[in-house]
Amino acid sequence: MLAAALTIAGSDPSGGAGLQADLKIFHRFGVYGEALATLITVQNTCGVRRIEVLAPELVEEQIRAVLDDIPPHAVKTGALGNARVVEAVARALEGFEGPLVVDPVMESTSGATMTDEPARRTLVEKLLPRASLVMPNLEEAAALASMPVDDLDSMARAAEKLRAMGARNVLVKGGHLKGEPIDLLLTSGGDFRQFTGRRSATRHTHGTGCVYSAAITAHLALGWELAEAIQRSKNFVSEAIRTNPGLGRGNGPLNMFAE
Ligand code: PXL
Repeated sequence: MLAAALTIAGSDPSGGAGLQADLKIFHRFGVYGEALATLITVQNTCGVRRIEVLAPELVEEQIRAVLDDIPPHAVKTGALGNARVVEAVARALEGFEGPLVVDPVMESTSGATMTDEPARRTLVEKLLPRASLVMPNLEEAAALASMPVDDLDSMARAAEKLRAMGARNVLVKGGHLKGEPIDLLLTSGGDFRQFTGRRSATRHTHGTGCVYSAAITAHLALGWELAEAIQRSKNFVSEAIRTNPGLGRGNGPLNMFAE
């Protein structure tokens, strides 16, 4: 049977991040992609110019329409905008029992706010307890766990805090670490696991977080076990950055066709 995955995320019309990136990655891994917008951005590779968050009930109705008809095997959330949208998403996902990957997107690479402060608190309260995996970068882990996160030790402590807040598995992404980019997974069983990648010297990293979480979601939809899904997705993202097509005048997208 064809596996399906759903992304609940912002729209990036330049196609490198947000729901457009998610759909490409689902497709790349042979998964039927479903996507609905929480917010619309006006942006290109040079930056975000404007963000319009959609009405919460519009987001909720979209989720219900999709779940009711082509139920996805896995769901991911990306940029959610404000607290009322987070609440709407949590409510609409109440009956969904498959894997839920929460990418707690807070800012775009260019620094535009995708999830405001009240939305973060609502995310912790309403969405983390339903998350199979939450995957913050260092800045997001610091904001969610209310502590500085800048090395492996603090990554581990932040992961423990986020798990205590209800997330089943926590992956703290170390892409912004000084030195090697190591991601740290804290599993539902309480074990730590490291995932090491290669860093490429390039400015073309637009949408890296979206691509990573979409790849993990696709693998979970296909039935891969979590650690294996993460390792395969990490390898894919490293290769997608290394072989980026060099598009745009700013921070361009990754290679969505990477092997
Ligand atoms: O990568 C974070 C992100 C998430 N969602 C949307 C984005 C971005 C970054 O630009 O545009 C819609």
